[in-house]
Amino acid sequence: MKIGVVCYPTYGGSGVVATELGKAMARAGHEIHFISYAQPARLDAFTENVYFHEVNSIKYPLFEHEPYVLALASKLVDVVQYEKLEILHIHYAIPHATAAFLAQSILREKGINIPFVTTLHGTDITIVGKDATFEPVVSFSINHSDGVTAVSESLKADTLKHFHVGKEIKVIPNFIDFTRFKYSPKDHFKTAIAPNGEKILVHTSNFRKVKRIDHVIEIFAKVRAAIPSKLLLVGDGPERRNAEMLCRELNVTEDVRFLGKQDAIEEILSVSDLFLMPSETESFGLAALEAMACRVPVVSSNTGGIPEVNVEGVTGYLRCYKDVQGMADAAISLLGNDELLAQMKEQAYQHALNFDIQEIMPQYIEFYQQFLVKTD
Ligand code: GMT
Repeated sequence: MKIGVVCYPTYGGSGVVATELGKAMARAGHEIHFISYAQPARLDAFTENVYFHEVNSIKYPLFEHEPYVLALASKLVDVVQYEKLEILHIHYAIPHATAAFLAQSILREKGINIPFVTTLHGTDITIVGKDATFEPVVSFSINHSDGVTAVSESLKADTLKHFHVGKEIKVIPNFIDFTRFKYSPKDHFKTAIAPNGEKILVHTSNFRKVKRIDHVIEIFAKVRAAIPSKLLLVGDGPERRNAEMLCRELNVTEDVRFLGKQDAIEEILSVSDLFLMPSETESFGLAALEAMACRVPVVSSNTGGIPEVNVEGVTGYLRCYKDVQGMADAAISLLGNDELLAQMKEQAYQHALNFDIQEIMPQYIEFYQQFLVKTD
């Protein structure tokens, strides 16, 4: 199948899912064309059957805001036509699904029928999309997608609650590529971070407000007061500066390492003992699943789709959003009990196996089939 994939190229979850899914489909023999304004971060090595088409916008003094939707729609028309694509997979509703609808309408006038499937990822629904600024366009774009998927039952419910959607939404969860996410602890790395055998807590995100990095640091400060430990913060984003200030305020700077954006995230996770995800909202929590795949249990909030990933008492612990003390207590009781920690590390890994890309990728391929244009 020739598939066009539209996504954000950044380290965010939707871009990661789009890229890993596309690469897996390419390995299975499909021809994948990524279309975005920059090369996706996880498209870091040559992969057979994978192509990248960059969307170039134009800068003109009249445009205070560059019309990216129009540039993307034009690019889609071009790529669909000349690469003879059979279907478009659109990741993140805003503005990608709208651009796809426009491209589809233009192509129809040229006698080309191209179906598009939209995957809803989270903030396109829970934060940005439901804002009155975008709601009518998001509802329209979802309803005019040929097929719609959501990454969790919780996100599906949120979509139906906040939008005027008459479309069937299929839930296909996020996944792990276990050929990449292999537990590979590097002793020298662990020793460099925790020279005295301290426990290692980790958090990875795009440091947006919704991730509550402040709560990550507050939880860590409480854990550190009870158990010798270190905190690794991976990623970057708007809350980075505030996070650094809070570390100073709580006097924990010498035990907190800001590692910035990292590609080999599995190496960092493999030396970690506990992942923290106290998010205000999280449609799925791919970062938590990646941790579990590297045998790291998770202490998290219980919002959105997180309970569909992190199972209370099995893969970690869930507490109410904002319950910093509760999450710290759970972390302390787990990190203070080596036998329980070892058991939960194994259980986290076993549960992550349920989200193997080899099981999830065929669900998308099967989903596409029903929308393909029949040619005799
Ligand atoms: O987490 C982010 O803020 C990035 C965002 C994205 O779309 O790039 O992630 C969302 O999509 C991921 C992949 O489907 C989900 O695993 C994340 O839970 C979701 N983030 C939120 O809902 C906050």
